[in-house]
Amino acid sequence: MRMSLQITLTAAAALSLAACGTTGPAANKLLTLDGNPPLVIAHRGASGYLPEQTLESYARAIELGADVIEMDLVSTKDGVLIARHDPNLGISTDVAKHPRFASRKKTIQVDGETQTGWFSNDFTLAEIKTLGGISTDPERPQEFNGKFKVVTFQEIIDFAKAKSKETGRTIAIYPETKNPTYFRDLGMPMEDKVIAAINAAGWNSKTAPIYVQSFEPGSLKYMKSKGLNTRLIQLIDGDGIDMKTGAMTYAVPVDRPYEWTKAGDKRNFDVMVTPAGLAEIKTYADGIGPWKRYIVSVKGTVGADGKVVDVNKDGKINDADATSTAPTTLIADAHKAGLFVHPFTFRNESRRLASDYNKDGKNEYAVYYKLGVDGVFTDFTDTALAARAEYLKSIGR
Ligand SMILES: [Ca+2]
Ligand SMILES: [Ca+2]
Repeated sequence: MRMSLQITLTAAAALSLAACGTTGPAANKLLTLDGNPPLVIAHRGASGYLPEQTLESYARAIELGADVIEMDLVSTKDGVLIARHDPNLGISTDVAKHPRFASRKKTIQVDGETQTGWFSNDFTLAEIKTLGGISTDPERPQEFNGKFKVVTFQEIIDFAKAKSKETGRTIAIYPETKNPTYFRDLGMPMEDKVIAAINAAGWNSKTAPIYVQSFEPGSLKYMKSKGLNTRLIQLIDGDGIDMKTGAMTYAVPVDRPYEWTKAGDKRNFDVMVTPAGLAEIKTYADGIGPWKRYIVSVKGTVGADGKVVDVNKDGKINDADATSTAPTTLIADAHKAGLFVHPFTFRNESRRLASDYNKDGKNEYAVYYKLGVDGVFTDFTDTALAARAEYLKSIGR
């Protein structure tokens, strides 16, 4: 293949060159902001294996050894915070199979995107408790679909505390206010309820086992102004990668925080990763949760016809046809600003791994761990932990 002729410095190559330098860090020194090993954050639980954001998914993640369990919060009609990635219940539950809810199907705008489905704000908690979670990825196990219930934020807090006691480990939680402007516009803002639940849990401090995240700065700033003292994380999204250049692309609804769109602010998320953007984030947050492509991107090979080459000849163009590009300075820049860095989302599927990782997700984590990330959001806790163990061993820790 032409790959050997490519002169693009891959992330792995750049690191090994850096390691040869005489001015490099001490061999066993971690480059994380606090000098501790990076956190393994179970994104939506063990979502690579079980229907996401169910107690069963969180239990599996904890069993696999996760440091932190992650959840998205949306509101029910009766104002209860539940763990779902989207207000649209059609995406992650079996609501479509419940004839009694058929009439609630509708088409609406969510953050500027037209969606058809069943929306959490039209259902009471009691109704939602009759639904079952389903896998959101057709390539992942489907045999558990409909078997596990949707859980509330409070049930997750109680579960994390019980599991911490049972295992003797501290299981932290990582809730996200999801579509906060959407819910505020419906007259059901969620922030005060998040704060109340955290206060009731006795977790309203920087050292408590909790991290609160959002893509919308306004949501974080509001909670901070109302006395939320936990660690706060500004999430930074992007839509995709232009495989010809490795540049990030932006499209609705992940081009910018929706509150910006609503206010006519045309900037994209990328302004947040500049030194000025990071300094602004530091005024209200403790860390950033960027899409991992802000740290290491991918790039395809352009053929003589001007198109991206289907390198593995499977008829699809995806990350498996790409190679990693040289890392950006985002981690160092964020650390300099005093912000920790938790990139998302790490996954095992080979179509989601650049070709230089040789179909082994561990190789991708290794690159980010060596660069000094403070944590990783992963759908596969076990792979992230195996890679972390190998990394720590390799630096003599
Ligand atoms: Ca999330
Ligand atoms: Ca391909």
